[in-house]
Formats: sequence, C-alpha cells, structure tokens
Amino acid sequence: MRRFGFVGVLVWGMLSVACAGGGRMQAERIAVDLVLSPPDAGTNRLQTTLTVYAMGTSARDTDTATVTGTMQANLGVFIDDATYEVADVNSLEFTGGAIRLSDMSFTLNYGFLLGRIEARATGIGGAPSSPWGPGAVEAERFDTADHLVLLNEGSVAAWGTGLMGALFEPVTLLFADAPIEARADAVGTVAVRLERIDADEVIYRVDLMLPVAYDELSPINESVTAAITGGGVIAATGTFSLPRRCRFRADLTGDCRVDLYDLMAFCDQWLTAAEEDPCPLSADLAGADCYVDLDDFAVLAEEWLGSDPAEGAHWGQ
Ligand SMILES: [Ca+2]
Ligand SMILES: [Ca+2]
Repeated sequence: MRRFGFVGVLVWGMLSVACAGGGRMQAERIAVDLVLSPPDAGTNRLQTTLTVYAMGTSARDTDTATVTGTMQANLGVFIDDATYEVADVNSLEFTGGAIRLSDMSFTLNYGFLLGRIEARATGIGGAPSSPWGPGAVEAERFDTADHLVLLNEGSVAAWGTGLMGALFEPVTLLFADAPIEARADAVGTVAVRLERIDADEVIYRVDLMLPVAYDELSPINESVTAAITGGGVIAATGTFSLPRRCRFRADLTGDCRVDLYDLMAFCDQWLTAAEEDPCPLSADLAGADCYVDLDDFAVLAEEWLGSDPAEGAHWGQ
C-alpha cells in the first residue's frame, strides 16, 4: 500500500516537473554603489545653455560639462533560485552619492554697442535622490520623473563688459541658495546581469542610464534674468554580490544537486512524522507539519534534477 502510494506520487511528481516553468524566485533588496562611466559621446556630458535677458534683448551661449562621481541606489531584484539569474528588477531608489560637473564658461555677446556678459560655472555638484520613495521598474525601464538629481553645490559668476558692465554689478549665483532640480520627462534604464559565480558568492553587474534635464529661470536683478537649460544622460555601473548558497530545499545529501540520492533519502522518511521541535525530518521540505507527505514531495519534484550552475559547469568540464 505504502509502496503503491509512493509510485503514484512519483508519477504525479514527474508530470509536475514536466509542467513546471522554472525555479522559484527570491526577492532581494540590494544596496548598490554605482560609479559614473567615463564620459563618451552619448553619456555623462551635460550640454548647458545660459541665456541672459537684459536691455530688452537676450544672448546665449552653450557649453558642455563632463559628469563624474558616484550614486548609491537600492534595487528590488528577483533572483531565480535555480540558476542565480536575475528574473526581474522591480524598483529603484536613489539613496545618495556625489556627482560633480566640470567647470563651464559662457560668453554672451550682445553686439558692438552693448558688449558682452561673461559667466563661469564652477564646482557644480549634487546628488541623486528619489524624494517619493522607490520608483517602479518594468522590463528594465523606469520613469525618470520618479527621481531627480539635486545640484546644490557650486556657483555661476557673471560680469559684463562694455555697456553690459555698467548694467549690473558682477553677480554670483550660489547653487546652495537656489538648487537646481535636474529631472527629465523620459525613460531611464537599469539592467542587472549575473556576471560570474565564485566559490562563495555570486556577482552581479548593474548598468544604469538616467536622463536628466533642467530649465531654471533666475532673476539676477530687476532688469536682468538668467535661464539655465540643458541636460544629458548620466550613465553609471556597479556590481554587487550575494552569498552563494545552495538554493535547493530538496538537496538532502548536501551536494547542491537534486537527484536520485536525494530521492532515496526522501523515501527513507516517506510518511514519517516526528513530535520534536525543531523537526528532525530533513525531508519535511514544505515545512510546518513535520510530516513527510505529498506536499513535501511536490518540492522535490519541482527541484528535480536541479543543480548549482557553477557545479554544473564544473561537471561539464
Ligand atoms: Ca543532493
Ligand atoms: Ca511536510
């Protein structure tokens, strides 16, 4: 009777395996340190235009700052138990960092009669944040409106020549007094990939692209107004590691593979129960009842022939 019951369960279990759609997912909240990538043609350059409205006219000039620094973020990551692969990333929250822009200079030419305004932007920096908490990520994409980069360090100093020199005293705008919120109405991306599996840990790589934009109007005095507009794409990468552990509950023999030896160990405990706490039955895989039955076999069936990916690679050599 007992044998017959087990065979029935075995058949049912194998069918379950055939129908199973992959490993269990494990949710992790990961704190990751990201470093901005070296600036290239498309990223980590913020093109900035300074426009100054004065004397009923305006002039503008554009310069580009390279961006360097670090960002800290929390990621909601789902890891596939069986393969260590990233199954999904569902949230992103910036928790800090230090971003620095290279200095910029602007020459605004108002013509022969009016002269020029010269401006220097120096020491501009700030940090990314997620003021409304973690933002959603779907299929590696996120809404940049959920995040911002607050530029609250540095200054813009401006002075005039010619008639413009007489129009206003040299001024210095401090970003500490009037921070710029760099935010874009765009789509950012965050990709998390399994990079490698070491003896004790699994290493993942994070690639982040965060478009930012700014459009700030600053009154300089009664007759002069400055506008700072621009933006670009911040790109950053980082890695994090998770302890490598055997993720198979049904590995009863300790080799991080679920195979015939585990099934034999399971059979030895089939339909046994115990009263002790903690439960001494290693085959009570589904837990809770300290009784080895169909529920526990379902776990073994789900993980049947699963093996640690690193061990699998080893075996294949
Ligand atoms: Ca095993
Ligand atoms: Ca059980």
